[in-house]
Amino acid sequence: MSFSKDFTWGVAAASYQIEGAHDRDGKLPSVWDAFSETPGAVKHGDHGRAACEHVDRSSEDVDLIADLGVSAYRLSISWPRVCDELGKPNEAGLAFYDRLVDALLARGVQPWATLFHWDLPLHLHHRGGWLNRETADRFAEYARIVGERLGDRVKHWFTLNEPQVFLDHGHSSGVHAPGLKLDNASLLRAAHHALLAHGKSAAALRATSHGDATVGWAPVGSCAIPATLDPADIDAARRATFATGKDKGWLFSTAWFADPAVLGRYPEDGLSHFGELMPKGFENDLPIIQQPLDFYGANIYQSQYVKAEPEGKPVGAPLPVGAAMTVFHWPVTPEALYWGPRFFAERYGLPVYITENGCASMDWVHQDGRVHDAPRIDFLSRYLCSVRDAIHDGVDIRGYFQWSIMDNFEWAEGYRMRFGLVYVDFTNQRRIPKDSYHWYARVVASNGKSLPAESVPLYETFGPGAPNGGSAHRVIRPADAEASSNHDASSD
Ligand code: GCO
Repeated sequence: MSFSKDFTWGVAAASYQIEGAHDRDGKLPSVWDAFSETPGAVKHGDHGRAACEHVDRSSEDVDLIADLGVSAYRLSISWPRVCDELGKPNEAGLAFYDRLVDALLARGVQPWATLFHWDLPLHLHHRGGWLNRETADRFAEYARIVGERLGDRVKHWFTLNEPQVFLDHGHSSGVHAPGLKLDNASLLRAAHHALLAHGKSAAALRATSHGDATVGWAPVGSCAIPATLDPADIDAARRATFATGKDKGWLFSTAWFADPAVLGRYPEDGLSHFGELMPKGFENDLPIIQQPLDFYGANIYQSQYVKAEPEGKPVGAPLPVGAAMTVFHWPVTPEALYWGPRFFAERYGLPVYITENGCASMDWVHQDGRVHDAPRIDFLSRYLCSVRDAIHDGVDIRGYFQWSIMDNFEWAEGYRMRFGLVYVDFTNQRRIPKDSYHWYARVVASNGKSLPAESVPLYETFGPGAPNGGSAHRVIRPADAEASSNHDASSD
């Protein structure tokens, strides 16, 4: 079994990272407009005022997307572009998305729209932002407006993008907007309100979209990779994937967000650390947070290798010396796209979409006028082989969105981290499709058949796919991988 005929091949981008036109036609400032104007907040003082000028160049960009041959484009809607301070519709902002959606559909590309990719209206931040429960209600009103306006044509929705990151980076370490460093009680409140916003907006989208809307979300796909194919290591990786720790970084927990949203309960281990700090009466919100979802989205770029200590406890397996890294210093861990979707599908019982995957590489225009980004091609090829292997082994993965169609504003890193299939010259906004663009077009056109028949493991003696570290991961079947199937969140 490989990619099915109706596998969704897509690319992704997000409003603040590409749109520009930051104060045009009634667009209000977001927390990212304010943060990126703060001296020292973003590398080189970069900001998203112009970004990729996508608002002005959307027809050229739609052509680039459509010419790739993909059937889906994951875009995000800018909340402060489409709603005024009273939460009423801003006609000019909505008209931009009307045009964009129509242009995509005219070229045979389905829009997959995300409601929140981090650009919270600044005026709501001044009223408490995610710490204020009312933000969830405002978010539901915004979802209703967008669903009513676009729901006749947009059939695929994501509520939140990566709550883990905007809460951790934006509210704990302070390296992202709005730059807060809150204590755990406040973080738990903000996270709970974000989950409430997810639930309320999912319900609003279903109520307003016409007919057959599919609704999901795009959390960080935090997961662990078993260091070997020993069943004890596989079980340790599963437990690590769904653990909620109590040390810094706990907000990257998968289960803390996904268990309430999909299973209707917070995980026991997290509650044992934080139960007393939770907002009063949080249990009463769980039926609102748990909405029926059509799929489980996961943004996956990298992961950790984990093995079992003698008594089964998961422990990190250090990367080999000189391990492969992207320019962001993120390790290249293709097996994450095998094990992450497999663990998520097991626990949450939903079809999985890879809603983001890609890499920053050292791209510039070569003397022949082209951008030769061989590392990106190898990266994507390896990760896509893992998707194929997971599907082969019975994991229900329905689609893949490469991040990103074009180079863009990479948050606190500014424009120096290039993730695009299309190079953007930010001095003149010229777009140049990179080698990886043409490579991905071939993958899409062949429905994955142009990928290598076997992915050669990165290391000879490290990782579950290493020739000397065990057999290739795809020979393991869910049925025979291990006797025990630990679906609960117990871990430490
Ligand atoms: C995120 C966002 C994207 C990033 C991408 C690369 O995951 O941080 O969803 O906006 O640009 O992931 O870091």
